[in-house]
Amino acid sequence: GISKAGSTGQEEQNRTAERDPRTAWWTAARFGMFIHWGLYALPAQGEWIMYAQKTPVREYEKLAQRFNPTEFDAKAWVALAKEAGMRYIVITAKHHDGFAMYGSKADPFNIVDATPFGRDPLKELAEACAEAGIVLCFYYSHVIDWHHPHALHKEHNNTWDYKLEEKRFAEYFEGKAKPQLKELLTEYGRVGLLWFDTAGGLSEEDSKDIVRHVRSLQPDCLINSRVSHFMGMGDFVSKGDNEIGMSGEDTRPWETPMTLNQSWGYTTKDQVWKTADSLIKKLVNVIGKGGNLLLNVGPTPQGTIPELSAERLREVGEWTGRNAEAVYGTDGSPFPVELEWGALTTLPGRVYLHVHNDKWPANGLRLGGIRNRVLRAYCLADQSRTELEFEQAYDEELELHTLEIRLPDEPADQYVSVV
Ligand code: JFZ
Repeated sequence: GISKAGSTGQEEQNRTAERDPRTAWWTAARFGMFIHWGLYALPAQGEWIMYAQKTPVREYEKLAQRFNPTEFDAKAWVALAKEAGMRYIVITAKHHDGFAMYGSKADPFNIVDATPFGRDPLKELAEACAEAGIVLCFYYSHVIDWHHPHALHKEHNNTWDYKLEEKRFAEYFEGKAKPQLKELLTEYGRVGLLWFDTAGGLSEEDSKDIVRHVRSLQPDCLINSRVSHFMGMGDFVSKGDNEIGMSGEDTRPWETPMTLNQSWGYTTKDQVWKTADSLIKKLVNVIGKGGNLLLNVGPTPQGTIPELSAERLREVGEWTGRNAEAVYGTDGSPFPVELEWGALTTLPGRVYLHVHNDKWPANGLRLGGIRNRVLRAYCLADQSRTELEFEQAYDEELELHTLEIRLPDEPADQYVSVV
């Protein structure tokens, strides 16, 4: 336990979040599960397969006849998220292929009406999440839709079935996107956030319209920045894939969307998997900069989360379980610099030093710029909380302490040890 550190832009950012109680649950949650699941799981080459192969709509629709994920178990998915230490789930309610993964009355191209499965997995997830205290959220592709004749995006349109010049965007926007969003926001209980994507070409007027639409249906539902290319829209910033932000870039809270391999949707081709070690270091890096990590899984056409992904998440969960107090509800580092040994999070009266085991400083750990006097230091993974020796020097001029902690010879935890 260490007292409060010095102040910079990061605290500003966190105060901003405090002023906006709508985002408070989300920033405190820190870690969420992203799920890319749809018909594209069948061809098993990722969620862009229809566009990549210019599959005609009538052909792509045939996938629905074969989509029967009888092994889907909402409770098992939610339990895995919880075990990993994730506190919310964002699932693709509709991706770019236009297929609704729930029972939509606004469009028959949906899992309940067009597949032999006939169940509504989002309903089942909503119930399982409510039971487990996990916040359910939806991804919705609001501009790209390769199934609808009138969906009009800046770059990625279905031009093999439909003529660009015959597209009337309002027919799609008013006829499918907005009605489906209304269904999602009225029939599934509380929706934590809507994750919009690829807004290229969406006008400022339509961007505002969709935000107003969401607000009128669930005022507390958060909206991510990809809702619009007009700067400043949305409650929080979604960075690029696997991109980690810096503190103070934006006044809004932010997240890193991350893949476990190099793909979002299920694929048998991509077998480049991040290790638990690298995932934990990435998580620590993100939260140390005050961000959220949204970590993706791509379930199979049978309805299961691939075992290798599940294994990784459980391994991460062992770490988040032991180090929960240094993760949830914390603020990022007040120091806008990279720390050579890892990352830093804070709570009032406490500083958590997340030390990478492979950078374990044999000669002890040095940290300058601490405003208050340190009373106690120990390793979080050490159940007996043996106190570590430390020295403290006070700089009268700067009114700051420099701290030097003598670390144990061996790291206290797997991969990253929190002191
Ligand atoms: C989009 C989707 O096209 C993709 O299928 C997936 O759902 C992903 C999460 O989001 O792709 C993007 C969009 C924006 C960036 C990267 C991938 N970006 O800003 O870096």
